[in-house]
Amino acid sequence: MTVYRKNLATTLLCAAMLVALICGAFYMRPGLAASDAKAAVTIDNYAFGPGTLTVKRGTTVTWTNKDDDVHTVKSDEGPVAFKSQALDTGDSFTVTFDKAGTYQYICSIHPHMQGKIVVQ
Ligand SMILES: [Cu+2]
Repeated sequence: MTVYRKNLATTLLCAAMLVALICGAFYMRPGLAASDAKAAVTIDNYAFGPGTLTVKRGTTVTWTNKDDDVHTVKSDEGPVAFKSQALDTGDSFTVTFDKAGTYQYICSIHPHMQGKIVVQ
């Protein structure tokens, strides 16, 4: 009985180690490892800053409205569409970009306000 229990414990330990190894291998696999980076865009004076932001796939981008007027962040062209609510002064909006590509976006209230996120 004691031997059996010892074997069971060893088996479980081995299984746990195997799972950890497999998970680790997947996590480390180049190209699949998602970035958990963060980046920021400021909305001020009727403009997005920086106008073009280049990030790695998996990056979470936060737009913060520091203007006195209400703005939105709305995708215009790109792999995935996104649209914020109306952002009042101090409000923010976040999008995590999991798909590579170029995302062009505008403020739907002031369409001359344009920005671009390049996801690599
Ligand atoms: Cu606007």
